[in-house]
Amino acid sequence: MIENINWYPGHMKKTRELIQENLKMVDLVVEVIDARIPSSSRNPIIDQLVGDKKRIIVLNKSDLADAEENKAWSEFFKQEGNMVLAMNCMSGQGANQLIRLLEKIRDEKNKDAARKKPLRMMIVGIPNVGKSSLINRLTGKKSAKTGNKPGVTRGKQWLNLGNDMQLLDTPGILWPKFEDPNVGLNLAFCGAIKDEILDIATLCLELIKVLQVRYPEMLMERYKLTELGETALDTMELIAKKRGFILSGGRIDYERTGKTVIDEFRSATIGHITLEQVEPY
Ligand SMILES: Nc1nc2c(ncn2[C@@H]2O[C@H](COP(=O)(O)OP(=O)(O)OP(=O)(O)O)[C@@H](O)[C@H]2O)c(=O)[nH]1
Ligand SMILES: [Mg+2]
Repeated sequence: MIENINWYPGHMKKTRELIQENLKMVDLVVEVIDARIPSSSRNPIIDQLVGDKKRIIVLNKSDLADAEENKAWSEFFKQEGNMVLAMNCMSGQGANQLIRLLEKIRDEKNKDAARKKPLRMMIVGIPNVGKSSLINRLTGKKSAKTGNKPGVTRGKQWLNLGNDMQLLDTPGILWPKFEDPNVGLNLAFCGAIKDEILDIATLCLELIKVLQVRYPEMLMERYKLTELGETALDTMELIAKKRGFILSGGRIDYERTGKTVIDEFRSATIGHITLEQVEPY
């Protein structure tokens, strides 16, 4: 077990203050979450800060997640009273729907106004979830810097959407302590936590534990296993052997196996996977 994953560098504390300061200036908050971990990727600090402010939840990276679960989670968040959209910021799927929704909110805001005011919104979420990619989709150009690692955006950035809409990109933030260790693991699996502070072999072992229960067939198919091991470690060793990740003297290369499985999970090469299910009511 990986104990106490923690990553709360100073810039996240600053971002928290930035969100707080700018909240009164915006009409709307767009909370971007990761469709593979819809519960773990909801930051309780953001939830607390945003409070009753109008909010749209974007279930991003929906292309990497289980399509059935995307539907179930969208429904769940709707029932909680949120506006929800499943998106893929790589292909742009869902972007037009989001723009239409934003235009509707903008027009409602200006319904009785003598002078039209722009709709101002803030994009918030955990690191690496696709906030800047979403902004680039909305602006239709590369306005914000993106990258395949957490902590790419630093400082705030106001952008003009042109059609009387303005948005603020913010750096991804986490929170100081994950009460539930599974939340820390889920965030680490999905790349929201800096890989440099993680032990990739142990992380892989934890991921296999989850996949063995949630998606056993996918795991077997991807790694051409006729059966899973008795333990996650056994399965990891079977994968290593299948792939030939063996060091001199016949020792298993856990590091390389770990990196491979984690990478293949993150790119959905193993399959479309959602790690968390909606809790039954
Ligand atoms: N498959 C897939 N990848 C995505 C999607 N959206 C973003 N990405 C990728 O996810 C990575 C992170 O995207 P960013 O837009 O930089 O994420 P961010 O939330 O701004 O990250 P920080 O600024 O570090 O907090 C990049 O490699 C993107 O290409 C999506 O919908 N699907
Ligand atoms: Mg960013």
